[in-house]
Amino acid sequence: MQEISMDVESLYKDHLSQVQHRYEKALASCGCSGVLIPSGTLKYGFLDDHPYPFKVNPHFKTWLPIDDNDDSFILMRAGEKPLLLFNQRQDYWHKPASDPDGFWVAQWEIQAIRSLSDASNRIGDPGSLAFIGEETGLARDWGIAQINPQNLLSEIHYHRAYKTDYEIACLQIANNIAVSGHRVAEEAFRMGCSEFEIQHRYLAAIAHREKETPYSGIVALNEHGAILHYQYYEKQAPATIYSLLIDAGANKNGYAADITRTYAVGNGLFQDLIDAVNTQQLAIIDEIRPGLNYADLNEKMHLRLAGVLRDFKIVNMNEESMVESNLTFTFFPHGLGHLLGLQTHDVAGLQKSADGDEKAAPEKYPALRLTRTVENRQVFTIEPGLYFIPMLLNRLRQSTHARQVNWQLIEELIPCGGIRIEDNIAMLDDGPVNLTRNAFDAQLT
Ligand SMILES: [Mn+2]
Repeated sequence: MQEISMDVESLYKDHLSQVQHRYEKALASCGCSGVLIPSGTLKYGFLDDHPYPFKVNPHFKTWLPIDDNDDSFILMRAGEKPLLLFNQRQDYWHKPASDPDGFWVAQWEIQAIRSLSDASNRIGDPGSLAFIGEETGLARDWGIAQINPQNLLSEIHYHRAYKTDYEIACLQIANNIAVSGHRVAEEAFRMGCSEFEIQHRYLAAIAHREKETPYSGIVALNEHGAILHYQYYEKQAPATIYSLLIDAGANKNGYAADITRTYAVGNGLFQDLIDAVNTQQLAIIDEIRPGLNYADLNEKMHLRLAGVLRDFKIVNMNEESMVESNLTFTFFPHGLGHLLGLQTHDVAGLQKSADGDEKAAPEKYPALRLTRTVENRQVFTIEPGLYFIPMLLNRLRQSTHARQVNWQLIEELIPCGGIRIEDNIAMLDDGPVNLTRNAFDAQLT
């Protein structure tokens, strides 16, 4: 296991100064000398007085590890210590937020606010500020000069791909937490639990409420594994259980782990196929170096999966023609991965430069979320899959390639759904560090 410092407390100060420097530089692009970033406002259901679960503005949690306090604001003026306007609304229906505490507070000027007008009174000259947030009406009312200026956003988003040591530590810890859940989920699967029960054991193991997870976990038994973003949790286990695909993460200081594992009941064809995808996944990770384009890695993964389809005699065609004719798309219709960080699918995966130009996904692989060149300090996922998706298989059956496909074998595999193996990779010192395998390896000992 490659050593990554996990001392978030001592790494935070340097993180904050890098973030501040990044924003100060970017603010020049819109002629502002400061930025106001709201944490976000609670949203309510239609004709209802209950809010949806609060989801913090990702720009807010770039600066500090608070993701559960609405109507707070960060005010950063170039060259000054950043100011946190911290919402401690007086309210006897809810518990007001406790005083900020923890390793990060020493780096901040902190003022409690009781209301939005409290906040507006403390922002100083709005004419020199940029605003990054969803509450654009509020920003207009307060007379803020620039609201979500595109130049500023493009530059900040682009640089967010390069993680500080603090961020890499948070991502490693998020992986460690998620892996403790994945172990419990595998046990629950082996005991014959339902999707619902596996999900709840997973959440208990990682000590997250559902809304604290970075994304809704996918717990897919049997053929549900073939639904890429399967969104239900069946409360009844199926009569016969063949497989589990679990795509579930965890959150550390606002940073996401995004991990998928696939398991089979007993040994046999499907387990062999899982092992083969696992081997190819590790092999492509080994190939990753700075300077490679991620879209090329995606193409190479198709070639590797074509090899698996041929070795298992699922498709009788050579690898190159299988990729050429886009036949592999039937079995692997999503991209190889995406940037990871403050958001599960982190921003700017298609951005070519800080000025916002984009490199689109290849026409053949429209779902690819990452087309950037691999560089040090990026963190991204590598998540090849091999699925038996009836809708796409039906199309293949009607195509000219249908005769090259072993339909009997496919019928046998459809009840197992599909395979996805997803790890989180940090590029460090010109080599890939597998945060997810680090976590699995550490917990074996
Ligand atoms: Mn993912």
